[in-house]
Amino acid sequence: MRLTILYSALCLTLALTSCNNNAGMSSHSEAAMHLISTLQTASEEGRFFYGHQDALMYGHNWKLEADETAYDRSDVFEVCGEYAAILGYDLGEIELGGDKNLDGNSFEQMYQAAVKHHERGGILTFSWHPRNPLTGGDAWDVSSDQVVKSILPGGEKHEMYMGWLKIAADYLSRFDFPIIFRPLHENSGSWFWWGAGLCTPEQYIQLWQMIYNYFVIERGLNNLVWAYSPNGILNASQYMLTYPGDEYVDIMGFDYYCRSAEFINDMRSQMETLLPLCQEHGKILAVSETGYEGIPDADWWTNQLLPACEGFPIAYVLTWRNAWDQETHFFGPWKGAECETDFVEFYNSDKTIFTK
Ligand code: BMA
Repeated sequence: MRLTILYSALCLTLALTSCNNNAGMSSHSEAAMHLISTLQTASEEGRFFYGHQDALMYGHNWKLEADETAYDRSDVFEVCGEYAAILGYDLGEIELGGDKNLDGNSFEQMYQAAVKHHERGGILTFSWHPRNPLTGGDAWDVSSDQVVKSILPGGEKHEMYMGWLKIAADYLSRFDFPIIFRPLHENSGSWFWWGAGLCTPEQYIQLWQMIYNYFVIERGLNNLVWAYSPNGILNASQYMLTYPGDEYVDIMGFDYYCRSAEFINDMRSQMETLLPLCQEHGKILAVSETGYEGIPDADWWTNQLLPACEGFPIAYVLTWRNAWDQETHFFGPWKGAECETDFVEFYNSDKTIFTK
């Protein structure tokens, strides 16, 4: 009897703490739970996975051919002989039903490259820069502060937006391995229609939960690991103001770019703020986007990024894309870039994790 009670109590505790949501459905597959613990373990060991946006699709001055199937070319690989461990892609414009995203990547090729990356032992993350559902503009169209309101239940664009979610969920359901999903990012700024100046914190949270409930409960997408990532952290209350809730978030991240010599201090003070929150809420800390556009300092990797991260239990650090068609819009290394040697040193550091 006592044993039965103990056993039931144990089951209840596990059910509550591990992977069930309100509807009693499993919110995380075993593989997703495994990814969460892999990230957690790396961060506890003081090592982080290095990530690069849009890798395998293109790099500085080159672009994948339409009939490409090997997915073995990568700027990072050409510099250090291994791939970025985290591959970042963006769903932007999937909602329009076309075959390419906002930066011209084929959704089919992203899918195939992601599978290849997964087979190599890498990890995938998706962000989403959807178009403005109210005005028809892009994600950066902040001409109206009614957009979030219009897609919440009862809003004039709700049905349309649910259609967008269906298209995204259909695509994500093709992946039979875990994906770090990072919607509604950089919302502490006001440059996307879901940003701070464009909706109330309550509306933001309601939107996040609506996406979560549709993806996880209605569509059963239990391979998603949810990353919350405001841009720049002023203080804990600002970060928590739009926090969707422990049940809806696995990773507490932030985006922050290098623009001045203050980068190291800025990063460290943001992580000082974030770390106790991660500990209190039992979440993983990640630098979900960073970089120094055009990498003007040849030793940025070891002289700024590593010192910025030193001593913090960070699971991953993702640098943004190396545009193939713009001379200085790059955030990762490439063969011939001035930072090449320094990046090899970054790669060789016992703090960074790459994928063969
Ligand atoms: C931005 C820039 C844009 C790009 C967008 C989405 O930061 O890189 O050129 O379209 O991200 O990937």
